[in-house]
Amino acid sequence: MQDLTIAIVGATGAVGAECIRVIEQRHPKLRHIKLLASARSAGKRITVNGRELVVEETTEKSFRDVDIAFVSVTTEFSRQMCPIAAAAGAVVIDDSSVFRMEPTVPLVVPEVNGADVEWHQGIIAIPNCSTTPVVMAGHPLHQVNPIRRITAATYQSVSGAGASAMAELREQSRAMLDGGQPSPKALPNQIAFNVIPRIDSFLPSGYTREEQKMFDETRKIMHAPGLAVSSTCVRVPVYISHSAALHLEFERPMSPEEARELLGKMPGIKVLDDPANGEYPMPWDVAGTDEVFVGRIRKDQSHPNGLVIWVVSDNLRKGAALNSIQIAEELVNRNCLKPQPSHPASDALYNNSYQSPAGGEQGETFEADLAFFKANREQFLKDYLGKWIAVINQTVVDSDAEFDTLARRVYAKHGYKAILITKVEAEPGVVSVPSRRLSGR
Ligand code: 2RA
Repeated sequence: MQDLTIAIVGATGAVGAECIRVIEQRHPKLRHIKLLASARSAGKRITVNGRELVVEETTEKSFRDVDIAFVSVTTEFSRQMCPIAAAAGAVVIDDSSVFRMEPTVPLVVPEVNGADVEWHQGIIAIPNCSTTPVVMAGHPLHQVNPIRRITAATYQSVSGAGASAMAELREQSRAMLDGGQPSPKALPNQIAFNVIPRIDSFLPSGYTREEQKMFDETRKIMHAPGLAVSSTCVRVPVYISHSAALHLEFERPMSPEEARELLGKMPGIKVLDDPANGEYPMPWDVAGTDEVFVGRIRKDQSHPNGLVIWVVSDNLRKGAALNSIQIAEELVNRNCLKPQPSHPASDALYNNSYQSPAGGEQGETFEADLAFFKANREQFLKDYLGKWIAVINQTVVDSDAEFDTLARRVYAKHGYKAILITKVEAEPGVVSVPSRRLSGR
């Protein structure tokens, strides 16, 4: 890692500043560092690893000779600049929501799905900071007892909305204690002495975009396309660290003791669960730490297969900067810094021109997938009656976005020739459809 040239784009923002701190802690010998920001911040001086660096304005030419670019800027700027940086040869690790659900973009939390970095095409996304603790805590449990449903209520700090929202909490609190009236600017409503049940804009479904992200991203990272996720995301007057109460419903019952043991073994998780002695994670204590803290682990008295847990993590560190740098480490360790050449099939899939060498017949996994489908037919009838599903690598894919994501990845990596696609009907009817079915379902 220390021989690489890295760029931190958005170096003067809240996440950029945390990126610098994480690099100083984990890679103190890294020398070739470019600090990039908007024209407004250009010229500022920041010391990194003992050397004073001048912040430069980000331009299309900024990425020549950059190996890895950590990007945490506005959505619009990410949309514009990430493809330019990737085309210049950098691997981009982006913090925005722009690319997260793109089929060619891995969405990665290294402890959960680190291997997904292997199929990057130049851009890798990190999840939203409220999703990361959910998948970190969900993953080790899901491995031994599949989670069917997650219901989350989040308590998100103002730093998730950037440095201006942090300043707003401070100024509003001061103004109100002095008898003044707060005037919201960075956040949609008063945040001092208040909570706001809204993060990001509302969708026609009634959920906010933040809540929708948790749904989509959790499924993609955990490779669990059928997982049910519902959340209410709330902004609270806390500076740093997002918390969440998670209600998890499993395939079978799981005891709190088993969950505690599994979580205790998960890298990046710290169990702090001794309520009798006042021990449970709180955002103030967690701020500045790397782990996702889990506590209040108990049986859900409203469901025989349910558990309730409380998770807290520093949204600027594991929620953003640390996760990005861990992805870079994963790329180096797996020796896949260079974009992986796409499999000829994967491009053809997208323009409907792929012809399987085997005539669109059975692929390597087809038989296994068919057996899996038959063995689980009862469950499929319950979950998907009347719907089209695909079974790829014994994973069920039931939406176009996920279908394309998974299919494209499996094809690109293994060159599989056919996928089991079927409409789940009361009467069995299974068809193997060659890749032309990929689009336009
Ligand atoms: C927030 N999760 O807390 C968002 C930031 N990505 O506003």
